Amino acid sequence: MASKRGALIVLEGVDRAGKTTQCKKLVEALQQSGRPAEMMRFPDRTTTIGQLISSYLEKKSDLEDHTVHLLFSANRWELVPLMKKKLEQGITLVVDRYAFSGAAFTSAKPGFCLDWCMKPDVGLPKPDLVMFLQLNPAEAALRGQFGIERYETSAFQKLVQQKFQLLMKDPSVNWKVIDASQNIEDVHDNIKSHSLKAINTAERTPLGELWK
Ligand code: ADP
Ligand code: 2DT
Repeated sequence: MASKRGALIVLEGVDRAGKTTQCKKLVEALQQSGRPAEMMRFPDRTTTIGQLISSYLEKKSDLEDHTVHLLFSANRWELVPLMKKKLEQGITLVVDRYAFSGAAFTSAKPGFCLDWCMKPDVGLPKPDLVMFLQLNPAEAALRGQFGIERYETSAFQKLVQQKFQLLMKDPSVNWKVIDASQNIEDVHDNIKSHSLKAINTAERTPLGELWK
């Protein structure tokens, strides 16, 4: 009998919602309960494409808006063979940001429509679960000031949040909205219970293709 595949689990949300904190905690909890799990993040700044993106985000270089959008997408596609291999090996992948951030951030820029922004990511491995960590801007502000990277302003983040709301209307994606204003442990418990269900379902269903 073929071994059971791992689940592809994505965390999305506004800046400081707790994505990175929760991805790490989820991976630890899964591993401790004997389920193989690994964390990934996008952009993955370690690849050649990722380094171009990182330099752009750090404002050390400028890139034309369509170009950087396609680089973010290419950065996901270049990791697809590795992702598929790990999922087939039964490893659950917990991913900090994915194509949804790609579409939400670029479509928040003037002159971009959501539809165009989604296109380059059509056909990526489809997450079995996407959890959106919901936090209002006032509460996010209590968690610290914005950094100095590109996109880190409250006006832009507000537009991004609106684009996420549009993306969440898509019933072809298994979205769950998580109240990220709770304490770290309560958010974790919520995320863990959704994840365990997704892992069980993924064992019985083939990996899908995103937005297809
Ligand atoms: P993100 O990856 O979404 O930007 P982080 O996980 O880096 O968010 O968290 C941003 C900051 O908020 C960190 O200092 C983290 O310790 C803190 N934080 C995360 N989750 C919570 C929470 N539920 N309550 C209070 N502070 C939190
Ligand atoms: P962090 O590394 O702090 O998460 O910031 N972004 C991300 C895009 O514009 N497009 C994408 O496809 C992705 C994955 C969100 C990364 C920044 O890059 C933005 C914040």
